Amino acid sequence: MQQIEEYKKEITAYSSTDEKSVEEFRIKYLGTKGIVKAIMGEMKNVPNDRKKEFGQVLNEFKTFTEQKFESLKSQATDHQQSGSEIDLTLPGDPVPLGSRHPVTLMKNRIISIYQRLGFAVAEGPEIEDDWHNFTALNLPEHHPARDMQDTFYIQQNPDWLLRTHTSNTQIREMEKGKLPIRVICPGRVYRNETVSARSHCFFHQVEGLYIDENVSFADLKQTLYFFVKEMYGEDVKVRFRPSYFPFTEPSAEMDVSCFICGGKGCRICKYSGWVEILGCGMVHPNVLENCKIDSDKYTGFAFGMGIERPALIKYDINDIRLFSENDVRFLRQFTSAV
Ligand code: 2NL
Repeated sequence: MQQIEEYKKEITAYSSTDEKSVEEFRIKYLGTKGIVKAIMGEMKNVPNDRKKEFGQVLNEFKTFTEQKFESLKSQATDHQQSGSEIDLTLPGDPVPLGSRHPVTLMKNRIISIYQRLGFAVAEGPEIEDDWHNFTALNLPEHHPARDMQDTFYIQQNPDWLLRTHTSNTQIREMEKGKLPIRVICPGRVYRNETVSARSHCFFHQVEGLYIDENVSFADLKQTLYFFVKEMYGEDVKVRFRPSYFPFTEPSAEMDVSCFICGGKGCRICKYSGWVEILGCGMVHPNVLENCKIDSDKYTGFAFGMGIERPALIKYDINDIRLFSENDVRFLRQFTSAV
């Protein structure tokens, strides 16, 4: 009994927690030739009337020793985890990075140029009613764009359709009744066209709208000059050609001197030296009145441009369908593109 008390003191005092010492503890006290086993062997020499008492003390000693061993062992593993054996300066596991879509890259470039001129970004629904996509925009009843051949209609409700331009969002901005307005509207639009390498039934565009007192065609030209300089550099030339849109009057199309060949003639400009980049004009008074804006007091300009075509040219992509196939071999090529 006295011997057991001595061992208990010794065990309590044991404090080395390195792996080797803990193993030594196990062998010394709990091993097959260890102290606990040895004392158990003493049972046969204990007189019968004291066997019960001694048995209890022995069991308690065994549990005590095992608990100490478990405690030493867990301290040893804790020690290992927080200790020098793990090199915290090693680089972590790599996290796979995605990349921005080329259409998004081009969209962001366009947006950021107009934002510097004070344009805010507005977004609107892709499923739209006839009013916001056509009627409010002075698009006459018989206009071919309204034809089933050109527009996707929603079956449940003939008044609903997939927007054919982001002008719907500008109409919604005008209807809010807060002037002046200076917004750009990027987004996806839909047209019922045969899908090919050059055209798709959905694509993206950015439209712009500026309405205030005394906004003139000169403001429109200067805004677009700034855009072209920022987008294609100081050296590109610009030309306006008269055009027609039901929602603008007068209307124009803007070309830039070919930024690929510098105007000498190449595949991109079809050997003309010019590339068409957008349509624009002064907002038609009927459109202003449709949105309850006084067309005697306010004037404005608007413009619209596609995103896919400039993206195809910039990144030298030969098929518009690649944009929507989600082939990672294609998308990964834009990991470090800007
Ligand atoms: C093009 C031509 C254009 C507009 C879009 C517009 C919007 C409102 C009122 C008047 Cl709410 N106009 N947008 C004006 C002229 C041209 O887009 O070729 N787009 C790809």
